[in-house]
Amino acid sequence: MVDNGMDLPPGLVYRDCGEVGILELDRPQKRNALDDDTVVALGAFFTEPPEAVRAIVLVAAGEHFSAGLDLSRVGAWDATDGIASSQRWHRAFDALEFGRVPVVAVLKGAVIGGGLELAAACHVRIAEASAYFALPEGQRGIFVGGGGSVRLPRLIGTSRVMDMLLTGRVYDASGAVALGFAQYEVANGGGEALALELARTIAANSPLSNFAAMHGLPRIADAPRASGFFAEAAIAAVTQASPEAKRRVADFLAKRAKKVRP
Ligand code: 1HE
Repeated sequence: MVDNGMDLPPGLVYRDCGEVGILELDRPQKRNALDDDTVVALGAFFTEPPEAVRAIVLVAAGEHFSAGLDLSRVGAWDATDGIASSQRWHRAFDALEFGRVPVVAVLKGAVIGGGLELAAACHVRIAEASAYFALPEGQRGIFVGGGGSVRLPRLIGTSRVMDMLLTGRVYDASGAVALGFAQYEVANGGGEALALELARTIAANSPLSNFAAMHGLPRIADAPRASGFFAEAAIAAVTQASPEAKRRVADFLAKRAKKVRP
């Protein structure tokens, strides 16, 4: 049980590491294919993350991050079930993307279909050398349903997502970093250590600044310019007026804060 009282389904494991928590996809025998119980639990977890936690590292057991939607369920679905499932994924991944805590994902092996959609909802993505990225939906006779058509073009552009969906093109870790699927590339096995380091850095920020980045940036990116500038000014003013900003700026001016170094 998580210390917010939540029970997790068998495919998810939570490890409490103080201000940083580690959430693990734990269904390696099925390559961490995502069933509805796991998706709903992800949404519930990120709706009410443990109170003391200020950043989450999302990892996966086994050699693969996630093989995407659990295809064993699809055979029994009619169109109404398909809509309900897709909307469940939308709610869950929106809870992650627009929740309280930034999420750093460690990607390795297959980052496929719904697995890539989950990764795209996270805030920082680290690709281990083994990671490969694909959207085999076309080959399965389906379409992205976990927010991929909304989030992925914003990461790498519509034409590249079009190519992936139509041709089944697979990108390796270096290609994925060059495109913008991930912001970091590390050797195999090195992802979790870097993720924890980044998560601790994130956790040390002002929560208001993290809120501004998580909730402000993507919405401003979607907004018309004038609305974006307005929202930016409002958010900047609120963060600057906070006692924590006053303290942090005073610390810098009094030479008590770390300087930016290359
Ligand atoms: C699965 C799934 C799955 C594996 N649903 N059971 N995703 C895909 O189309 C990707 C499908 N998976 C694969 O291409 C491969 O499994 C992998 C490249 C990820 C891994 O290959 P490999 O050789 O290591 O494993 P495997 O032998 O293929 O799979 C091991 C087991 O996991 C096997 O079950 P078993 O009972 O025979 O041991 C597989 O059937 C099972 N398995 N992937 C169900 N996805 C919100 S909409 C999103 C739409 C999508 O995500 S479409 C993309 C779906």
